[in-house]
Amino acid sequence: PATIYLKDYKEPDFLIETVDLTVELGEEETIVTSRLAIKRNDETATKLSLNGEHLTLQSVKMDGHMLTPDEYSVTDEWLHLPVAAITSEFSLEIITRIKPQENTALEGLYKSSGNFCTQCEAEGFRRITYFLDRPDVMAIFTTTIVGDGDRYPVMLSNGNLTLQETLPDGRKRVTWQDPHPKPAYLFALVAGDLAVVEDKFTTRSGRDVKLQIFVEKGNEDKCDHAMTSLKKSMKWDEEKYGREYDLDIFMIVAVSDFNMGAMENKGLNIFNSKYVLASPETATDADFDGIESVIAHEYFHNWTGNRITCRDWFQLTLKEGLTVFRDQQFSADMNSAPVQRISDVQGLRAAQFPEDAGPLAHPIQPQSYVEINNFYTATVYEKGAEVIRMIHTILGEENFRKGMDLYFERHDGQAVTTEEFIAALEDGSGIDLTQFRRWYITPGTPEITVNEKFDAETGQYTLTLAQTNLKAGKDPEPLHIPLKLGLLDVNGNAVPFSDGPFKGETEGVFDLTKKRQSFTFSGFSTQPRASLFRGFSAPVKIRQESSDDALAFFFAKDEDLFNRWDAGQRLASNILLKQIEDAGDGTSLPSAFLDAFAETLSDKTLDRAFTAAALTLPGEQDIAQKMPVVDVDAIHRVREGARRQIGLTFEDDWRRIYEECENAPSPANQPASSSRKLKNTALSYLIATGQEEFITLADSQYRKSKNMTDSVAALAGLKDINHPVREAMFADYYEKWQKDALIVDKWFTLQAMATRESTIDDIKALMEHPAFTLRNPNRLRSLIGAFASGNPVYFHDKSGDGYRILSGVIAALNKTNPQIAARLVAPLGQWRRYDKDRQDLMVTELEKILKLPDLSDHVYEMANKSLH
Ligand code: DPP
Ligand code: ZN
Repeated sequence: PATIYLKDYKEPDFLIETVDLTVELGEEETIVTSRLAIKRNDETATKLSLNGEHLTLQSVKMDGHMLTPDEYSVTDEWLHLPVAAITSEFSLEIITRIKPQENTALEGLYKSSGNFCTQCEAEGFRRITYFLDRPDVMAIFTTTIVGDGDRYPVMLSNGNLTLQETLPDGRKRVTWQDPHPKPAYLFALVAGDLAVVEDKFTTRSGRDVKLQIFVEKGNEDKCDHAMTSLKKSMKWDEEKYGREYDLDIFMIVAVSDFNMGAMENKGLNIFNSKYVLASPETATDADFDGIESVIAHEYFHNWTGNRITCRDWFQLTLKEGLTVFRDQQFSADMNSAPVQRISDVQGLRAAQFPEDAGPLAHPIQPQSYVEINNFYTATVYEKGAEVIRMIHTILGEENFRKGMDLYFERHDGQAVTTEEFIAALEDGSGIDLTQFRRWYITPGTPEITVNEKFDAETGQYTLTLAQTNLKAGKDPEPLHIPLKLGLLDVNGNAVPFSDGPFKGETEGVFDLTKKRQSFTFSGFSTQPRASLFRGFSAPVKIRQESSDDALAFFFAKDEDLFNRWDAGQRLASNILLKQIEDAGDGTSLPSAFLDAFAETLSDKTLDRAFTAAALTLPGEQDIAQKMPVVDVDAIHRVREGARRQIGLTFEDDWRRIYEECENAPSPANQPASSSRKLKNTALSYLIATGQEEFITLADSQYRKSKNMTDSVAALAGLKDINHPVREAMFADYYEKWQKDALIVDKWFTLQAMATRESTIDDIKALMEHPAFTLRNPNRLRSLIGAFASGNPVYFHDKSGDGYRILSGVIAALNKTNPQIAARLVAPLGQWRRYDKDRQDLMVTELEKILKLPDLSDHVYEMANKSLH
């Protein structure tokens, strides 16, 4: 397969001004007639090459003249047409035939639950018709859909509905016009028998926008939260960024079979139903949060992605990093900001840090790819968002807004590069980002070594920070890293800076721009303690020799809640790693930890959701990242041992908390979800004590529960044990919810993540379950994805069965849905992190994958990079 390089970017030879598309939907085949108005962009070009895959070409007309097959050439990927050197403008009419009902890749036009829908990002439009399928070709689209009006009463595309009629043959015909030029990846079409929920939003300039959410019939009562989230997003973008919506209608369609989370097609977002449908009975609080943020994300793309799009796919982070940053800001404004920040960073550390440390590491702006779908990664998205956040931190809120205003003003309607984005932020803010640009081309997570010096005589405190990055090549140039810093006295009180740029303030942002750099602060009688990288001001790893006491101090006292949480996590990791070293069982926890834990446990001023996060031990995969050779069994042993010990030590507190959260309403300004979060944390520790009483408690919670959060918490609490109550609960849950696919997904996931001796057999049996299918991405991820990424103990089972299960699924999916197949490869790519036996087993599976017949480019790229 060919590698595509950023350095080879060349402007298109031809541009497409308008597209007039007629899609005749049929059960056997669908006929697409595309009329294009084309304009020359390069004087020397004598050939027009249009992308097209999985298409049957019926005819091509150029300027009304039918071409004979010897006048053009067609390959599996292209349609080449000669163009006379003197021709500056011409029209094409291309008729193609496709079979959406056989499209299992879920790219282009396909069927989900009997309805037609599309997914065109990144390169799906070329599976609908021949086209210049690249984001720098922006055209005005008019789309006519013709089909059986009884089967498909709802027919949607981008923009405004301009015509609707019944044809003499009884078929229905509708026409949609989108006045905004757009790249083909933002095209969308939906046809089906769907229910609609409607609302409206009045923009700040007083225009009414019709809001519609289309869902399968019977799901109308599960759209409230999505609709509310949409209205909040529209308002927030007006207030925070001055961005108003630009069409009279905004539609969302929920579909069950979807490769991604959702898609920001102009005026017609198509969503994985997981990010639309919710009611308290059927969705957890985490689901509610996910819906709010994904609805916001796709809506925000209207300005950061659609009106200003990417010049080429190497610029993907231009729209994704920026839009993730915007949705994170939005969620922080709607909910508890520190809790949101903790969850953003947990996500980054869980998914992006390992990616950046492994064979698939790439800069947020990759320099090459084989298959662009493989670059919708945690790095491009989540690290991309951290990079924008650092710009925000360096510029400050006001200057950042000035830069964004200039970006929108300067580039509206264009397809641009990340360089143009940074230049706009520089020009708008007046702040130089020359060195900062390196973040865009540097892979790897920088490590920051910290040294402190205190001179009691002069009262001077010196912090020396050094940055290294093993993935950035030999002797890399240093990055510009914002350090948000606060100093505390021995009692934990904030100490104002006595000199420097932040004199009199208790927190400042310092620019770390050298490989090694010292910051000196004066006026201290005793050594202060530095709270570093507050709010996680840069996506770095801190290497600091911190004593348990120092970490316990920050865990109990830091006023920066992110750092308070993080200190607790670091402390717990250190303790557990030490236990692993000593072959311990996790039960002997130092008093520094227990005291700080107790302090947080009884601090009633904290948001209950924060308390829950602070009292949860770092995940097994977090701990794994700190081991030179990952020992999944030892990590699990000590972490479970510690949970049991914490359960027992604080049993009375947990009982009290459980009661309080269950019976007393959430304190002011805290949502009910915060109380559920803390209550269920208590439940989990109580169950960890191993006492029968708490299995009964979980059982009664499950039976009483009228909301999904509490039900799932009960199931999760018991998933790892062998007990009749557990079996009865899982059986009941399936029985009760088997008709609701999203809930059945949870049932699969809970079992996929269980750590019982029977887990591998359970998973094999679940793969044979009538409700399991490889065809539905959500179902597949719920079992196989959750197992491979969320169950380290059994995925890495010494037998190698876990690896074989995964590679078998990859082999099966390679042909039907290569995009999803490729996404499953990454866990095997982590092989270098494990012991020799596991390495061999993992490498064997990767080699097997590389030898698959008809290996897709998608899977090839991931497996090949993973192996070498
Ligand atoms: N739909 C995906 C997202 O919004 C890809 N653009 O991130
Ligand atoms: Zn996005």
